[in-house]
Amino acid sequence: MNPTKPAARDRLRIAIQKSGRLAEPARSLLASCGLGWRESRDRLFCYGETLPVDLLLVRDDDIPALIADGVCDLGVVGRNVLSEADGVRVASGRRPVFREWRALGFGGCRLALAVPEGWDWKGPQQLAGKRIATSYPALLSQWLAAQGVDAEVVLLSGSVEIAPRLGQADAVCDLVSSGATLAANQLVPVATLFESEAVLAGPVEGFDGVRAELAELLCRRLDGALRVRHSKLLLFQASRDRLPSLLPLLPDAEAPTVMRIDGVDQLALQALCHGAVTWQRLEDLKSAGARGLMVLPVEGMLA
Ligand code: PRT
Ligand code: ZN
Repeated sequence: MNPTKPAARDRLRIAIQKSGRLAEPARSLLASCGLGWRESRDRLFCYGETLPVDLLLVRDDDIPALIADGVCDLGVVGRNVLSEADGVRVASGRRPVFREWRALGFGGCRLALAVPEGWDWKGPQQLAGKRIATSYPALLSQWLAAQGVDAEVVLLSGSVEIAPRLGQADAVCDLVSSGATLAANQLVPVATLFESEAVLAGPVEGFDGVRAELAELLCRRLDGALRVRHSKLLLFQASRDRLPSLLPLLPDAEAPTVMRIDGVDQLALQALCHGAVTWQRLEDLKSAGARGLMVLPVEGMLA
């Protein structure tokens, strides 16, 4: 099927991971955009009830092909999976078809090159002639080419970290978040090839008609939800003369709203804080003259 001409549909279909690291955060982010669904018995499809936006629950590795084939319009997937899929296409002479529509701020990790602890790492040239195990052959090959290093890429679909101990490879190239898995396998990360997080992926070219409107609506709501994801609304009162000591304690707040309380020299303040609003911070504000401090969660924002 031609990815630029998806079958005519008046509903938007988004592929997300069925189970795994990105499954729950993807669903909760989409739910925070006002989407609600009825799930099919086999738990493979969620029919959008609040908006004509359906979910297809799949393995993350299948998401790029589902978008490329026009089966799904958009997908929530790791940038690593998306870029690898595009890398494979480009390496075989096809044009890239995916675009990262939004970075979603969860599922953060990096694709790293790691070598056994005993190696005296001096740089990428040391990899010449070595075997490197990975599930990301396109991204690794691109990086090796950029370094001008000729090494053998050993493709493994899982358990990449144990490859050196099994004698299958000399080094590995795999995703790392805490680094605990590498350490447990006596491997040391020596280079970062790629920084990743979950993204909303879609075709390079957009959609027509109803789906274009739905995609635009979704992106607008995502922007609103992402913008305030870690934000809190802080409400308090203070006398006017305390303002110069209080405002410096709100460096992460968008222009705080200051309202005068009629008849008295008191102010009511409202600040949308994008940083952490900790107890310590509340205590500091109280010491600087704030009273009646209240912290409220923020679910969305339309500028
Ligand atoms: O079944 P399905 O194919 O859908 O799931 P999956 O097992 O392929 O994927 P899953 O759920 O493990 O990962 C989905 C996505 O989460 C990845 O494509 C990344 O975008 C992202 N992500 C974030 C990670 C990690 N962090 C991560 N740490 N994916 C995998 N790992 C693995 C890594 O491969 C290694 O084995 O965790 C181990 C390293 O973790 P640390 O914390 O020990 O460094
Ligand atoms: Zn997978």
